[in-house]
Amino acid sequence: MLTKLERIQKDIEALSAFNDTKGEGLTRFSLTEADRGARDYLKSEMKKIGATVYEDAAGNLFGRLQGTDSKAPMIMIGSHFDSVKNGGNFDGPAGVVMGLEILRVLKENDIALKNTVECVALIEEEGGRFGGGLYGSRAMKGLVTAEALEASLDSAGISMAKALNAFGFDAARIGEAKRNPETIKAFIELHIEQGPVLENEKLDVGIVGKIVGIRQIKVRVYGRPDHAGTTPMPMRKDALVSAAEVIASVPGFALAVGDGTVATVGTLSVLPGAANIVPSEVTFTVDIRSKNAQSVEAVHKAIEEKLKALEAVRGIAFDVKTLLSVEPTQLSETIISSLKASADELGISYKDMPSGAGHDAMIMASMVDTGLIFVPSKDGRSHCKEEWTDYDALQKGIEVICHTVIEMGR
Ligand code: HGY
Ligand code: MN
Ligand code: MN
Repeated sequence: MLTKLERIQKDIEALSAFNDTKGEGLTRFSLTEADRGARDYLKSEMKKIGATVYEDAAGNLFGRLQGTDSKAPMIMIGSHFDSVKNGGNFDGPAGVVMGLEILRVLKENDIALKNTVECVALIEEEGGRFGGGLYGSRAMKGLVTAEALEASLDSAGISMAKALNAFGFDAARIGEAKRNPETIKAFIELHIEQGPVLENEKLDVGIVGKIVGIRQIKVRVYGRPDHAGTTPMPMRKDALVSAAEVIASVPGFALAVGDGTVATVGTLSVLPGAANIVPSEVTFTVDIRSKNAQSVEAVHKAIEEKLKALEAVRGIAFDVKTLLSVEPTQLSETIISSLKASADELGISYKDMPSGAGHDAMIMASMVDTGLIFVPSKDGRSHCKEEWTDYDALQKGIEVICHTVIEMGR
């Protein structure tokens, strides 16, 4: 093995310390002090390797090892380093550490590749702070506008534009983060599986073919605030009762389309939020995923139909905003076969797998040849403090990508 287990472990443990909910899982939202701590750690490690370190206008962080042929397109490797609220230490950082460790291996073994290799640490993949997500990769595709940055607010009402500027970036220049796909030969991500398959089947890595399509919508139901004691039931325009009826229908809509479609209501807020006031405004999100785009569309449509029906009989109003919408994505067969060849060469077991989770790879795949491998998650758990991947299992995944990068860049 060219990679070093102790360095991989040290990176994960060091990054895990930059956390705003110590003892309650990992919370590292983008453009916060926890982000800055992790960012500075990554910069110092990249500099130790002798990589050129830079950040793009979107706040993504890169460490570059120049290839021998400056005209050859680069190989980009990495993942995101923000987290969900009270999440785990491996979701995202496992892939960033893969990039860091491969730069170290190239440097210390004097492996001079034709292609430049860039390790990337992407921000706001989860959308935990500003909603939506896949932000760093979407900015590289040129999909993020200054207006969108102004409109994306965190729970304190701070816009992503303001947060970027406060961090030393310039939100108005977000367009400069757009990459020319011709300059990138491949994007390869490593991620924890976040499910039980690899552990149950005692396999080392998953080689991802298709990533589900994802749509995240924010639904607001508007009623009328009234006194909880003096307002007769037939007179009420209770936003929460109507929202609850829609929310209770969501699982049925997903099951009705079948083919593994899933839908989740993960957030809910009630205004004014007092025990003795009939709720006037309720906001909730629905995260819809399927390997078939038309199934995602069908669930979204069913939710809107239900809202319209309630509007007609209950006198409530509503609006629906799409926070994120990405089609199901097929990853590159070329990269998939290279990853398989590397795993075979290294005697590392693998299987073809779909991804039920979204990843930056799904955005990058619409620009360049993209690959994604999974490493096992203990008990299949993720997005919780129990999230865990054995370091030797992570190392095997890194070895597969390291071998592929070296073969690709020779
Ligand atoms: O939601 C997801 O699938 C990913 O964790 N952002
Ligand atoms: Mn995640
Ligand atoms: Mn992730």
